[in-house]
Amino acid sequence: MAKEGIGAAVKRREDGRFLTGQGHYVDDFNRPGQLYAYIRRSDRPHARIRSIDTAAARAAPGVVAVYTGADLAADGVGGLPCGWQIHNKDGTPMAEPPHPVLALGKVRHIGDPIAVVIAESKAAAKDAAELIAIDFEDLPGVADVRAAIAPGAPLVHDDVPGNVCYDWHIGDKAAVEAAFARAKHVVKLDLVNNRLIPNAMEPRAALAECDVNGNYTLHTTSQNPHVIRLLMGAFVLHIPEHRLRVVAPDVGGGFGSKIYHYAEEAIVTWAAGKLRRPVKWTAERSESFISDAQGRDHVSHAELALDAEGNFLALRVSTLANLGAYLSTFAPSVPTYLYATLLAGVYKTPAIYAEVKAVFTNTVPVDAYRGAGRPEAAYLLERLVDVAALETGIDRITLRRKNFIPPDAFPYQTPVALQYDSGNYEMTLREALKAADYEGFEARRAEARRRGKLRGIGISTYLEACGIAPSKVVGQLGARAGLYEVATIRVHPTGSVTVYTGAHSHGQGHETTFAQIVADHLGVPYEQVEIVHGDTAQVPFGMGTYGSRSLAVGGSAMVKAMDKIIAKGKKIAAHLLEASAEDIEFADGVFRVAGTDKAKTLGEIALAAYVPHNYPIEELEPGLEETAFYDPKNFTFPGGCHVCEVEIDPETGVTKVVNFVAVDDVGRVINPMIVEGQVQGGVAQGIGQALLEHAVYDESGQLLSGSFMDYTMPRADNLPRITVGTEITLCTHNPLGAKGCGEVGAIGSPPAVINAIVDALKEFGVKHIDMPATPEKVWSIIEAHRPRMAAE
Ligand code: MCN
Repeated sequence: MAKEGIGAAVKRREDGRFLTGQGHYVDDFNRPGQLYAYIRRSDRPHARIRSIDTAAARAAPGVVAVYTGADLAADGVGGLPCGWQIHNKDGTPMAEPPHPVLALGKVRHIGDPIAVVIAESKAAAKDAAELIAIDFEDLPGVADVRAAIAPGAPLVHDDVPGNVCYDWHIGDKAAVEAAFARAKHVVKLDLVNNRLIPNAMEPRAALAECDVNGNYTLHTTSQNPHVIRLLMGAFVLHIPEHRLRVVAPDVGGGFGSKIYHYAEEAIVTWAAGKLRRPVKWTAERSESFISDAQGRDHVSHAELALDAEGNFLALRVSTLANLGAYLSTFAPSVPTYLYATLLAGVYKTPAIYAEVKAVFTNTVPVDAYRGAGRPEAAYLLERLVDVAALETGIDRITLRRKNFIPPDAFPYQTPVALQYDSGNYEMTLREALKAADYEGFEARRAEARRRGKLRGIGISTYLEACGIAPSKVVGQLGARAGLYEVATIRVHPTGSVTVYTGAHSHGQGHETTFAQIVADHLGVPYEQVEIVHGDTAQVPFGMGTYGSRSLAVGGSAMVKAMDKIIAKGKKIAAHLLEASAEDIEFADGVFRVAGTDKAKTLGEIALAAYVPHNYPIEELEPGLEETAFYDPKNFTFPGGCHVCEVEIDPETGVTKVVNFVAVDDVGRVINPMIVEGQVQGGVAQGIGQALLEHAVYDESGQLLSGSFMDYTMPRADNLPRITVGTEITLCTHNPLGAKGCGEVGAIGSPPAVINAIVDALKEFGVKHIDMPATPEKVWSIIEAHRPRMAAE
């Protein structure tokens, strides 16, 4: 292994600038003559807008312009597009109501943007926004999915009956029914996957400018600048690609929430064109709570059929997914192809049927948030398996082992569309149990009991699918985009390398790990490799970063481009060394005539390519730069086992996570330190979801947890030491053998935490507790049973 190549725990090179305050985030960019946008948003969940009077705001000091939805519509600005179309059970397309950039006629959720004030300072814009007089006619609202589909519920969109966006299903219903009919045990569970509010460290921001020739530049906090250019340029503002540059510079976290094309990007870009002055918008934190797409929010009923020995016969799931008030960019894919297709998990359940109703409500739109659909699937399945263990009396580890897809069954076709290429679930389970000292747990439980504490242990053996692909298949499933990735490798005349990647790093350390891959593959020193991302003017194209795709898809595109470099280099070397190209071998940065000491370094080849004095100019163009588009053959399928140990104080209901072990199979590991950090971050988010975080709306859609005062983010003292281990089965279809790691922590951990809490409370006959397991909820359960506890 090279010192800084694949497998080395290299420290993140980007941290130097981040830790010394030298990062360049969107809000750090300022342009001469820059104006500031402030958005007047709805403070009510559902209302008709009778009139908007902007006169006083226009006259306020420092105000340059005030625009409403009518101004944008009059100028031909389109609505925000949705990038994925789902079809109903009957084959008809989903309901796709318009999503105006600024509200037209109605507001449908707290935070719905209504008007924008553009002024010389942010304070002036904000003050003036308060002067906009809006005459609202309040309408009844609905926030809960169950209430939204009830007869007579208020309609979020007048032309979407019953608020149902789509009613979709997957699997073999008849086979499932037949299996249930012959089952020995049927286990049932109702569960809620709580809505989360993403809170990246950096709130969203956008800065747009338009030059005298009508060329636009938008700096935006995005995970996928090329996609924003495509969506905004083509569908919203009708600016051709060559006149629109989108830059996503340093971005302080996204966790999914910065994938989407948001109204504010279009507003500032359009306004910059109108006013011919740069316009900047930066979200305030409380604004992020009501304008960033939120996550999860499922209500599900699940049933598992088992035979007398505990073999899973069939799984039946019915889910209501809350989409919020409008379709966010990729929202329709989350409760369908990123969720129901994952319901086989790591188990060889022969028959599965899932139906999903996606529902509009008067809440902030919901879209992918770290894990996106897969945490919901893993949570449902891993809770259900624990309940099955409880109800059949079969030990939960034994039950899992009995039903695992065995290591020799790959490639494994699930009954819900996916074909897993590799995995070894027994291996990750075994290593996790060992690292968590599962054997010694009962002694620790007894010891805790002596201290008056309730201790529990929970496991989850989860599966994840990432690097969603190939384009042809996702197109058939409704994606309105391809899901390949692009890389350009430029070898400079002296042999140093610049990589232009379509992936976008906003905390994942690509500048480090991608340089490691190049150092390894081309045999150049790590320091001589530079990674460029996040700028449509520099990177040819790209689909961006989400769904833990950047290494498996983006890294593979880099390998493909490097292979082209090597192929060309061999031809140049053959010419220089007077040999046949077939006889040239490449290893460790050196082209060599096989079996001889005749050799040229990559640097020498590069120099010859740029200074082609002695060069096969008739057959080869000069220069050493290659671009590759890599469209994967399949998803990658990481999986693993998370073990959580908790201790509950029965006096307060406070749950303390005292130990957490994650053993994940993410295929070949490029940088173990970065993988460890990625898993730890994901587990922190999963523990947050399981114990603390919850977006609470009142029944009409008023957000009650609209700030950090009421929305509890996990803090360091809520988290234990998180031990991370990796076991490897290689991905069989990408050249790196790598699977994604960016979301596994958030997928595997919530069920492990809740399973541990239920285990701690098992003496009370508790079967399930919904997330977040707040002290109040846990205390109430204990309190209800306190007389029994006292009597014992
Ligand atoms: N890696 C590795 N070996 C592997 C797998 C990955 O060394 N076998 C490295 C990669 O090279 C990369 C990092 O781990 O540096 C994550 O890679 P990958 O799993 O491909 O995920 P992405 O880079 O595509 O990142 C997306 C993923 C997602 S979907 C969310 S959400 C998320 C996450 O990453 N958001 C994050 N991690 C985050 N981390 C930070 N700090 N901030 C976010 O917003």
